[in-house]
Amino acid sequence: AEQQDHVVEQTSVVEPTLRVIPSDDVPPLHRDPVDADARAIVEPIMHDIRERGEAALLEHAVRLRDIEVGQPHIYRQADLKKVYDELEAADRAMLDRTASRIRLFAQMQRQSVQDEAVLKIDGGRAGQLVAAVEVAGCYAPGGRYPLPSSVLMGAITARVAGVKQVWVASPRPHPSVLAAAYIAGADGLLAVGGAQAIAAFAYGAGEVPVCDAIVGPGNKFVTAAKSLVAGAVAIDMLAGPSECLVVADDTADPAVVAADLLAQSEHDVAARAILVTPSSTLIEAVNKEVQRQLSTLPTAETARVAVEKNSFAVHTASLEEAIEVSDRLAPEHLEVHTADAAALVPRFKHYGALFVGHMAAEVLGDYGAGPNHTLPTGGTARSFGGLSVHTFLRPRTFLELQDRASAEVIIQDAVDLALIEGLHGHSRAAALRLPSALKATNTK
Ligand code: HSO
Ligand code: ZN
Repeated sequence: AEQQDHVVEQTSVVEPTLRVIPSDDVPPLHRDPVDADARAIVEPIMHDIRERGEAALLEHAVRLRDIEVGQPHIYRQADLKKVYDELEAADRAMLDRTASRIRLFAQMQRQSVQDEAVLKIDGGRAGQLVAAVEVAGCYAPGGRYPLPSSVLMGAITARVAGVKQVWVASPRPHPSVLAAAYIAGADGLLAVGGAQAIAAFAYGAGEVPVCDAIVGPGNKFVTAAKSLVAGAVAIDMLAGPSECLVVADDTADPAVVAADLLAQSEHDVAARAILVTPSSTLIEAVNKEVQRQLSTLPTAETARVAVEKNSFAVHTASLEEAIEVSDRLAPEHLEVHTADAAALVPRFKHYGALFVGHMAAEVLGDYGAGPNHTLPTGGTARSFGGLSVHTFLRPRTFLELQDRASAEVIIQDAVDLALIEGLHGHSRAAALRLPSALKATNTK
């Protein structure tokens, strides 16, 4: 009887659905990417680590339960290899394959970048030489779920970009996280999370080198910490909770759409799932599926809150309007489940990553079909792209002039523009390069 009661209780839970809102009532995704309270909390921690280095890092890491006293907080390549070797052969092979696919995509990106570009100008040449930063820190969250996939996304991309030293940070690392760091070719892993890890990357701490770029997703403390060092170092983005928007028509499979929306919902209670469609029957069918699938989803406790609190469906007048709504939101992930999804691709303007057609599940992007899964959230896809080799690359420019006579106009213009700006020292420095100035020196 007890058993039966239990069953009755479980099935009587009314699962939430996506609330339906009119297309002109769609709330913006934008949430301030940096939480002011989180920033106030992390600021003194970061300051302390900047001042006192590794001793402070360890104190904060112990206090915040990243590590226990005496536990190792650094894994070097040999330690990582040991964990990799001890992993189940099938898991190892799967991680290796995933890493290869992520690497191939990053290599394609790297090859699309022109390392050297030169422009002939009057009297010489000007150009651009692209180079990777030398040291990168890649963060992977350790909160609700261990994310070896995020380790691969960060560290492999850094390596392919040409970064010389690559470190990973992740609190309480699962063996798969350590193995992923090994596969990605990381030089070391710091088993510390939160703002403590970002401070160690930004300022250096013990063996952890001062990083030139800090990337990877994290919670609000990590994001606040990244915002405090952004500018001093390169960062990828200030990421918030995950979101997935599906644009669909009647050809969509409601079970597939619901599954994809729930997949992102299980990440975080603050995650968002959004369905935008001209088909009201699809909205109804997807909502039935959301309820049915939630009732057996082991992570429903989280997904349920995300569905209820932050998610919605928009019933549009047309597919055209669905595209407009999607562009207004500029979602992190955009799935297109329509009759001719590929033809619609050029019509979308704003998204972090696009998944074209019924087969292209967002989770296949999460797990390394190729493109990176660290992506702009909260509508910031209007301004940024996701993590890529570009995050680690710097265009360095040069100017080379040999022929004074040919460069005369460039030089004279600088002389004159400097005077307009009132910068007499600039004007003189330019004037000394004029052919007339040379003649003057020669005839002295
Ligand atoms: N969807 C997440 C990435 C992820 N999913 C990692 C599973 N593991 C943010 O794009
Ligand atoms: Zn995911």
